[in-house]
Amino acid sequence: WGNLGHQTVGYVAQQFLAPKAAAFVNSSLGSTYSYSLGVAATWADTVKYETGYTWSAPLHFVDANDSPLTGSCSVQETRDCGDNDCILAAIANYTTRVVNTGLSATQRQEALKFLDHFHGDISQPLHVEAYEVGGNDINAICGGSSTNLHAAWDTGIVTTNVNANHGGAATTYANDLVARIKTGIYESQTSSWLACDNTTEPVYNKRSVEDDVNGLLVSKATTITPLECPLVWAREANAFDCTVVFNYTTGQDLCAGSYYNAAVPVIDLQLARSGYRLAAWLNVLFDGSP
Ligand code: DCM
Ligand code: DCM
Ligand code: DCM
Ligand code: ZN
Ligand code: ZN
Repeated sequence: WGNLGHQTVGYVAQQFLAPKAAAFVNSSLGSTYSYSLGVAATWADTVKYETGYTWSAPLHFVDANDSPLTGSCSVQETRDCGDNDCILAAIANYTTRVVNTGLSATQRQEALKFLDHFHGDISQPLHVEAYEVGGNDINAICGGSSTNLHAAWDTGIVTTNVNANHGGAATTYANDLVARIKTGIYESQTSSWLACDNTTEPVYNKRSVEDDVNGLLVSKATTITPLECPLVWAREANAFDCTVVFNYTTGQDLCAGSYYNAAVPVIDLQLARSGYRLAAWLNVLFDGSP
């Protein structure tokens, strides 16, 4: 997602934090981020291409090597993230780091900002898809302008929808999604959204991890144990690649008409539930229950 989508996820999450999670978010983010997951949600994109953070660029997605055009969608931990260099492992890594009292306040704030951001990205169907570099290499039209399929989902359709229906601002959009969660169309679904809420349940047994930092093969101080829940969330988002995302005809405007009308409910749902899940994840970590 672009800034608008990420901020929306953070602003939704902010409204569902339990007391201890809220206290940690407040003190960790501080005035720098206006004490808000909405504001802090875009930090991970701002450092992505900076020297010293280039290692983090692959952590924004998982290249699921499935076949969405033939109706076969899937995400597999070993096939798609065997080197732990993807969003599935990143969420596991930062889940342990955010509550690791042996780390510095700066390191734990960084872990929180990565979780804030990656909970959003894992809900974007094209961030859980390898085909044509997650759609980046597919030309597309949005509102009459040339773009690519990935960017249409990250920003084009989102911005068109928020301008038309949600006051043109992430805060307003988030409030509208929160209303759907509390008393609207999402209310009956929220318990199923949290069917997976275990912050320690592993997918597989612990594997040893090595990574190549600055050309040197270095053993990591900590191994990453892939978690069950990020894989569940990734599979849920990836399933939309086989229904809505690639269901267009060449030259069709993706930000108007039938494609747009099919995409908007998916984007609303994915942003709402990833924000709700981000809050529940932090609530489990800091308060002991979602
Ligand atoms: N990571 C790390 N040490 C680094 C850089 C990143 O442990 N110097 C973390 C971030 C990811 C995970 O390790 O969550 C996998 O990254 P990679 O295998 O690319 O280092
Ligand atoms: N890092 C990370 N995940 C880890 C270990 C490290 O994201 N499991 C990050 C923290 C720093 C960078 O990698 O930004 C280098 O960390 P260190 O100095 O601890 O190697
Ligand atoms: N991206 C992705 N899958 C890839 C490569 C990139 O989902 N295999 C995402 C990350 C950014 C966007 O696509 O949101 C553009 O990537 P970049 O800025 O690395 O070109
Ligand atoms: Zn993207
Ligand atoms: Zn991202």
